[in-house]
Amino acid sequence: MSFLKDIGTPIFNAERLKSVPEKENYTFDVTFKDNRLTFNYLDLYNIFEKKYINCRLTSVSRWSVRANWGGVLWSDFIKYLGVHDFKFVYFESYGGYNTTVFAEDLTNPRILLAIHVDDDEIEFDYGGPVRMVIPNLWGYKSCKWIKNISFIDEYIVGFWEGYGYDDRGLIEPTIVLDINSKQHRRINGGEVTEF
Ligand SMILES: Nc1nc2c(c(=O)[nH]1)N[C@H]1C(S)=C(S)[C@@H](COP(=O)(O)O)O[C@H]1N2
Ligand SMILES: [Mo]
Repeated sequence: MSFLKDIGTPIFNAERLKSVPEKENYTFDVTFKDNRLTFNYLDLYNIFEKKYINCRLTSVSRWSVRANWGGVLWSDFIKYLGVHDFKFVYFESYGGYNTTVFAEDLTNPRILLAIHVDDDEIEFDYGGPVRMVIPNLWGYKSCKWIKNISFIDEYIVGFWEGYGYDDRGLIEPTIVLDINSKQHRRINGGEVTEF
C-alpha cells in the first residue's frame, strides 16, 4: 500500500477512468500558440531535475492531506517550454476530466507535475503516472492522469466548474478534516501551511 492509501486519502475519479497507458507508453501533449510537444514519462526524468515539495492537497469537499510530492516543478517546466503571455492553462485527463487554471494562480513556486509521492511512483488511483499538484487551489484544479496541457487565452469551463464550482478555485477559510491527523482543523484560506 502507498502512503496516501495507508492514511485513507479519498480517491476522486469523476470520469470513472479504469486505466491509463503503462508508463513506458505514457505520453501527454503540451500546446501553446502553434506549438505542440509530446512528452513521455521518461522525458520527465531525463530533461528535468526531480524536486520534492511537501505540501497539502485540499479538497472543496472539506478534507486536506499533507504529502511529500516529487516530480517536475511547474516553474522549471514553464522555463523549459519558454511560454509566456498566456491567460489560462487548460488541463485534461485521459478520462476526459478537465479544468482551467488562471495564469496568476500558477506562480506559486510549490506547484508541480507530480510523479512520486514519498519514494513511490504515484499509483493509478491517485493520478499516476502524472498528475498536477497545485497546493494553493482547491483540489479540483489539480488534474490527475494528465493527457493534455494547453496554454490558452480564452477560459474553458471544466468538469466541476460546469456544476458551479468557482472558476479560480482559491481555497476559502473553512474547517477541513486533516487526513494525516484525523482531526478537524480550521484553515485561513489560501494554501494550507499552518499544519
Ligand atoms: N482526472 C481527474 N482529476 C481530478 C479529479 C477527477 O475526478 N479526475 N478530482 C479532483 C478533485 S475534486 C480532487 S479533490 C483531487 C483529489 O485527488 P485524489 O483523488 O488523489 O485524492 O483530484 C482532482 N483531480
Ligand atoms: Mo475535490
